[in-house]
Amino acid sequence: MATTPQPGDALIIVDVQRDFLPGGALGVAGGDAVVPVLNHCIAEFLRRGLPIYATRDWHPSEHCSFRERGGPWPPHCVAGSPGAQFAPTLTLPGSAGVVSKAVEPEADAYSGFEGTDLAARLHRHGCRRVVIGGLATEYCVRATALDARKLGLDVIVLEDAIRPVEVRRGDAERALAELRAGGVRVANSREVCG
Ligand code: VGL
Ligand code: ZN
Repeated sequence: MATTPQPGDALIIVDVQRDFLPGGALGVAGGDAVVPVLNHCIAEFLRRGLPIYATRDWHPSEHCSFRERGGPWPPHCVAGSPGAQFAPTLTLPGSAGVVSKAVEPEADAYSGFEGTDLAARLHRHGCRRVVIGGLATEYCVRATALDARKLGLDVIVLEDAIRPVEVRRGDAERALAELRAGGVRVANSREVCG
């Protein structure tokens, strides 16, 4: 089913940051491949005057999710560091809303809604549906999409604009099944953004 971005839609780009690209501190295989797909969607949303948000993992240097603190991850996306910058080839317009998350040392936050004002900003713009892409599928994309559903939004996740970490094989497939079961539409970007 083809759709085009329309009033009430917002684009949410999740954590497309240098540390999540191949070669980064927590590099996601093929993570760089989401950038051109998202750039096309950005252009379409921009052309239609629709809001665009970009979340970023923005940790303090001693974040509890880091291995030296007993967490599951190597240090990554330390606030203000080069690794925390958005992917250099991501064509984010100046009008895009930046949402920093997981900024507290003692709590992790995979969802772009957790501890942020993203819900309020979407509400203020009259958003009823969000189109989501970014990194990584089974962590921040999954959590952001499920939270958006909890807020009563229609949610489309762009299957060609996400990539998984896959700590265990099958994690991405399980996450997509969970999203679908939760009422999220998983669609190709060409169906949604042309
Ligand atoms: C993420 C692992 C740790 C993500 C963030 O953006 O999916 N994954 N922190
Ligand atoms: Zn993180």
